[in-house]
Formats: sequence, C-alpha cells, structure tokens
Amino acid sequence: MSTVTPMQTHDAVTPLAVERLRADFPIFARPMNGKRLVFLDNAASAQKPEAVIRAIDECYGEYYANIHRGVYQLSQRSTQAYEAVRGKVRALLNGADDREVVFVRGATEAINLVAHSYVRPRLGPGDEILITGMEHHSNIVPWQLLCEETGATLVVSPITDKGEVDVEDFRSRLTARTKFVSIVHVSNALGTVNPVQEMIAAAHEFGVAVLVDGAQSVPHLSVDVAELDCDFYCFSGHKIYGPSGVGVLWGRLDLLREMRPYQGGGEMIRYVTFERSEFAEPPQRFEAGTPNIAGVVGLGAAIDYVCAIGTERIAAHEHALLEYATARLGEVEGVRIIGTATAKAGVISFLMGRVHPHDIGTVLDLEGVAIRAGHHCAQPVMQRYGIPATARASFGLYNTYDDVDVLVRALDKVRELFI
Ligand code: 7TS
Repeated sequence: MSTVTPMQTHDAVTPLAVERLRADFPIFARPMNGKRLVFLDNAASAQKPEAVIRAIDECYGEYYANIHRGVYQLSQRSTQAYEAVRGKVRALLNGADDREVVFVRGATEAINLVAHSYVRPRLGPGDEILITGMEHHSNIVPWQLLCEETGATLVVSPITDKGEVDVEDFRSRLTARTKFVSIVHVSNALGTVNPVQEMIAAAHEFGVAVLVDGAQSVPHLSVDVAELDCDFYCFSGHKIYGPSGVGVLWGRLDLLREMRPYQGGGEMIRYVTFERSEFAEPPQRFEAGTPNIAGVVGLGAAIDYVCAIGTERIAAHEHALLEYATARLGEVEGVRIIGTATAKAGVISFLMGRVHPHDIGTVLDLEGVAIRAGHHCAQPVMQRYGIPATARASFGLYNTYDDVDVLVRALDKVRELFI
C-alpha cells in the first residue's frame, strides 16, 4: 500500500484540467497493447495536440507555397505565417528582437551552427571550449570535431554524485584560454536543472560567450534569455509538442551579425556573382534553401498551445508529478534513482536491481507504458556512474498521477518476472 498520495503534493494544474488537456492529443484516444497509453518518454519527443496537427494540415491544404519569393497571394500568406512564428519564439524566450530567431532543424543543428559560424573562426591551438559532464552527445561531438580541426581542447567540468554541476569547479576551469562555453540547461539523462545564470555570469567575467542547450528546458520551464543573459539559446520543436525537423537558435543580434553563414544557398544572400557573394542580414543569413515551412507553422501553433496553458503552470504540474513519482519509485524494492539533484525537472532515470533497462522497457510496454531505456545519448553520464544504461520516465503536461501509479504497478510485474 502506498504511503504517498497526490493530495500531499502540488496541484497547480488539477487532475481534471489535465484530463481535459489529454483530450487535445489524438494519440491518447488509441489504446496501446489494449491498455490506456501511459506516455512517459517526453524527454525524447512529446506528443502533438490537435491544434498543431491542424495548423500543419491547414498550411499544406489552404495556403502552401514557397516563402520569401512569390508575388502571388499564396506565397505571401505562407511567408506571413512563417515569419509570424519568429515573434512567438521571441516572446516565449523574452528576446528583444525577432531577427534574433533563426529557424533550424533542431537543437543539434543549432549547436553545429554556432560551432561553425561563431566558434570556429575564433579558435586556435591551445584554446579551450568548456562544457559540463552532463551534456547530450549533440553538445559534445560538435566541439570534439572542432577541437580536432583546430588543435583546441575540450574541457569538461565534472558532475557530483547527485548529478549536479560543481559551480566552483566550473569557475576554476574558466581561464584566458577559454574561448567558448556551451552548457545544458536541463539534463535529459538526470533531470538536473543547472544554475545557468550563475555559470553564464562567470563565463562573462572572462569575456566568453555562452550557448545554452535548452532542448529539455523550453518545454518544461519558463525561459528568459534576457534574465539569463546568455549569448545563444537553442531548442527543438518536437519536444515542445511541435513537429520534428524544426527548431530554434536564438542568438544576440550583434553576435549573429558578426557571424559567417553556416551553409550557402538560396535565400541567404543579398547579391551573388561568380566572384563573390554578399550575405543577407540575420536571420536569413543562416536559413539557406527552402526551410521547413509547415514545420515552423506547426511550431508556432505549439508555442501558442503551451503559452495558453502557461509555462509556469506546466512547470508546477510536472514538478508535482516528479515529487510524487520520486516518492513512489522510492517505495519500489530494488529501485535506485540516478540523478538526485536538488533542482530537478520532470525526468527520472532509474535502475531496478540487476534487471537490464531494456527488459524494464519491454515489460512496461506490454502494460501500455512508454519509457526510454538506454544511454539517452549521454554516454559520459552513464560512464560517470559506472552503468551502461538507465530506464527513464519523463513527464509532459498531459501526464497524471494515475500514470505514475500505472508505472509503479508495471514495475511490480518487472520484479515478478526478473527478480
Ligand atoms: N540536447 C539535449 C539536452 C537533448 O535532450 C537532446 C535530445 C538534444 C540536445 C538533441 O535534440 P534534437 O532534437 O536535435 O535531437 N534528447 C533526446 C533524449 O533524451 N532522447 O531522445 C532524444
């Protein structure tokens, strides 16, 4: 019998409201293995509300044409719909100017763009790039590639046993050699919310620009780039209930203006001859070729959806679920939670006895519960704890206390089978 009840936890969004929100997501009307779908893999990708699906459908069905080039009505309407989303992103992040919003494929492309356009020209042998020990591979590998090319070194500030950054250690690794800092806001493998504001201020004392990987934060917290005082911020559309294949790089306009393009092609130039080309101003400078028009429109609808609910309310709801789930999982025999930071978002990585996380995932799937099992594209985090993988439950705005209860009951089945 559980000793934890939902009544003991926060209820900023009532269960009734969540049930109503769930109805916005068509996928929840479909059973999974004959059971109600309990979707707890939101850190990998979130489900899509009807409003997003409809916006994409309308774009293709009612006003689709290529943007920025047609004089005809359809193209103008498409262009307007696409460009209007810059303002929505700016407002979501509390940016200062729509021109600071660059549409990309996702967080991964945003990081690669900054690596090539901002950092590469500033990097030479002996220089350093500083990251933390809890980065996703997409915030490790681009820097390794750059270091190989330039003779620079990738410096890592390690994490503590709880899965936190040691800010003093981080500070101590900032030197005159540091040319760039790239840090994750919320860890996808541990759920840790990093004190990025403090870390950014420390980097700025050394005159170093900072990119914040917000892939796991924008969907779950209120983000304010002005308050953070970061130089670049990025996220992916598909984790914020929008489509895949679209994401955002937000960058300070003065920095974007200094940067060379990441890719060459149509729409990113002002003037081209065979001898030379003159580049367009940001953000067009970084959006070569025909972009993901319907994807951007869908992202706009996702931002509208999230903002109508309120990012603060979503954060409070998911935090309540995190607390409830942490307590309930703590009651399950053999469960060990990996990542016990004081400040956490709705991600719980765990192990259960010696059962392989893939076996946990498979048994849970039979119960209609979708979690992720693996290294979560954060192998160095797994190495830090000396484990190959974890099972990971991650929450979204549509998850309920009942979802947590179903997860816990399904773990009993895992125990019956394997322990
Ligand atoms: N950064 C973080 C912190 C992430 O969690 C992810 C994706 C990325 C960057 C890359 O985002 P993408 O949209 O460009 O692929 N994280 C996960 C995950 O945890 N499970 O699947 C993808």
